[in-house]
Amino acid sequence: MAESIYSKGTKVWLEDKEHGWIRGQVVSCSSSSLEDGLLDLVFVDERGKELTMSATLKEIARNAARNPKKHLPQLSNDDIYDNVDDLIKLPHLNEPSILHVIRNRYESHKELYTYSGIVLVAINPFTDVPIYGQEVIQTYAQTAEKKRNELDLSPHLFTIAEEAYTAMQRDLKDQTIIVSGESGAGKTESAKYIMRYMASMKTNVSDVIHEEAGSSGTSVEYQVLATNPILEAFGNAKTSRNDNSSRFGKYIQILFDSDYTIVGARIRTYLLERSRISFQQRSERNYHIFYQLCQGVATLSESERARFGLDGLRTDLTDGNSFRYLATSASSFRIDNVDDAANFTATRQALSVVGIDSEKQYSIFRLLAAILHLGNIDIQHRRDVKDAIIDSKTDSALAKAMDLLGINAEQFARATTKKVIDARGEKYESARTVDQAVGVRDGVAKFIYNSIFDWLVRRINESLGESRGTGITSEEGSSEGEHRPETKFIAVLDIYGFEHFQTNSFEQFCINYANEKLQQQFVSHVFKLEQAEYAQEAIDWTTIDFSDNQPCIDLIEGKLGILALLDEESRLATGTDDSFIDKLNSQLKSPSSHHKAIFKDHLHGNEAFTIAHYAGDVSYNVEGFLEKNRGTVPDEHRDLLMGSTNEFLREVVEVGFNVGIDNHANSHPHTSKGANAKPDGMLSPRLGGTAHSNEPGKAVSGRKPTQCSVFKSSLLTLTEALQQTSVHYIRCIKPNETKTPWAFDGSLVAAQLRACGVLETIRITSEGYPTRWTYGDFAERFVDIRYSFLRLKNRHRRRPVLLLFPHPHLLQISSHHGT
Ligand code: AOV
Ligand code: MG
Repeated sequence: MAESIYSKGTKVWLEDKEHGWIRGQVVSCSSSSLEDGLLDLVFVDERGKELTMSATLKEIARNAARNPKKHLPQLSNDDIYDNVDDLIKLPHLNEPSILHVIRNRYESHKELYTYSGIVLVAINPFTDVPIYGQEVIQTYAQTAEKKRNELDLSPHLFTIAEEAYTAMQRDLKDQTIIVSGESGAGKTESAKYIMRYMASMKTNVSDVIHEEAGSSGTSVEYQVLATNPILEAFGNAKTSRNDNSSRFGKYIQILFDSDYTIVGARIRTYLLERSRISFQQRSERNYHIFYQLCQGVATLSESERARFGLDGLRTDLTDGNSFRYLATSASSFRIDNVDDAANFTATRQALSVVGIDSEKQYSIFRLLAAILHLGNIDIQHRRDVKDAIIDSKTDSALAKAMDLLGINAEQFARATTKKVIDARGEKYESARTVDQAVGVRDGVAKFIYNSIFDWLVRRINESLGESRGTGITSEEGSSEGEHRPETKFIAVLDIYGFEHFQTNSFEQFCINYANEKLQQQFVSHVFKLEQAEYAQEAIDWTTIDFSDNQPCIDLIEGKLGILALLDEESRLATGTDDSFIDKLNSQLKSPSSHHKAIFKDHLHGNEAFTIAHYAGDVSYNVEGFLEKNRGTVPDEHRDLLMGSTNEFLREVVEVGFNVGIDNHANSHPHTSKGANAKPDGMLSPRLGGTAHSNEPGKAVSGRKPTQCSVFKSSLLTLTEALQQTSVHYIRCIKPNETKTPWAFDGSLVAAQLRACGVLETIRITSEGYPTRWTYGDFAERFVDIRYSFLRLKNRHRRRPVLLLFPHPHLLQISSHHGT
């Protein structure tokens, strides 16, 4: 007979409209006279409000087992647990209890971090907190071998960083710290603090960076840190959710030599948002670098401005009116507390630190200026007809842009307004409409910008990684072998967070797809592997339910999923956004489709589709999907760019034309295992690739890779790379929508904790075995009888595993299943 979890005095959580949850207790609990096993319960909350309920013992038991038919008050922990640093320590693990601890630590103790088993939960303070300085770094550094709780240090990003550093040395294995969370939750800031920690463990970097910047003998630590302001200037922008929103994904590997000293870094980036170059929503901005450039040169003389390609303008550079590409966001030309001119100086210093000299920098800035001038080219329609014209004789923006790009203005104008049609070998020209011509002009601007970004990443990799002779060799699966690699890495993954705007487009679709992939990685790491291992080791274990997002991944990247349909339509000359959504609806919404639960019909006409993501439903407007996915420039423009007299532009666009193709070819599973491949899924361009010709921009197959196919394969490569490393998780949480310091919106936080599976993670880790060793590794570490254990290991086909209970006195050696 089940017993009630409630008795007089039991502490519980009671729901309250205003406060979310309030502590209360049971004041009476009596058997109903009418029905056997039915209890009448009276609760009262801390404010004196009473609640009466009746429930059967069975209902109470189901509620306690988190499988409720009827929602009854959940048990509250005693207040001595209100400030625990690891949620695992809570006797009652339920949503209100967890939320209470996190809220209490944040609001009352100004503690941002709380462990949740293997995950570090981080709440954004939205204000500066003095917990990242050099002294703090020193306190957390060198805690190797001492357990975090023995040292009584508060949970911190630095603990995770130190754990990764220790594990790299102890296990001789590469490490990844995955930072996740929704937009504005604090991923990028956290990633930077972790990098700073790595760079300053042995030397004090932060205090002298400004003096050192620009000097030729800059240490590698400075160089690694300098990548942050560069990539943020070129890849971050103000959005409605975050003033410094990352518009690309970043996987940075910090490379260590055999002394575990930093020797370099390698960066891989994912799909930069291109559409922002020519258009921004209200209250959003273009990429920071444009404002830095304009503000930075505003006070210079005409001749000095000429070096940046920004001379001869009659307008004021300090507002948004000089350039069309910046004018859409004129109302938010400035961001509070951001000094673009000062940041321009910082960006230039950082560029110098990574070895891009001032001459090269001027070349880069002139291309950025050319992009701004491109946007100002006037495209009108011919009298009476819709055909587009550009007046190549009088358009000063065209002249300026083409002068900077080293391209003939007349040829560019012609190629932009006319399309060359090749009909069975016979070529003729047909006019573009104004909209089409504007699309081409903007497409060229986006392409050049994206190429500059890719060029920068490649350039940084050259100076921080490859040229240092870091001698990365493949080591996976040979941890016992003789060939221990000289270099190991700790990587930090910081991608764009889950996004849900008023209007969502191709970019949000890609961003949220990436987040689904990461969520899947997390789910499979924590849950699937854990449970599979218990099953394999024949350990008595009740399977815990968890939300698996595989169906959503299948919907997106499956054989007949959204990406496949998008690519199919994008490759058809006749494909349009309308035909794409028709296809989606007919293929995915049909009654027989197994996707229908996650692919949802849209109420407002035939222009959007809705996906039920792990973090919530998002509707995507299909307008522009096909064009954004094609993401190319017309052949004539490719020829003009490649034939430019501007040598630097040619170098840059060659990278741009090849990147997609490299990624595409390289991320093919079999090529990434080839002899030329690096073990980490980050291949040098043109190594191991098979699908590109010598001519940039043209794949051998004749197909230009689409944006989403490149993205899909780079995510696949990333997933493979992550699997070769030991992973550590940081879950950033956004505590309120208004970026207010120390404000905590309980339901907003609860939704994020729920979506990312924190609740389930704690339960599984606390009920399970948090530590596992092979007998061999265990012996190597604790006993000097290594060789007999190694022999033991060899006798078994599978490695026997030793599992350790959380409580040392319960140490248990599992019997090896089937031997
Ligand atoms: P995100 O990377 O998660 O969003 P950020 O790291 O850019 O978010 O954080 C957003 C803002 O929150 C920062 O600009 C800071 O003002 C503030 N912030 C975050 N973490 C801290 C911290 N530890 N201390 C003080 N302030 C902080 V996105 O890139 O949009 O998904 O794509
Ligand atoms: Mg970010």
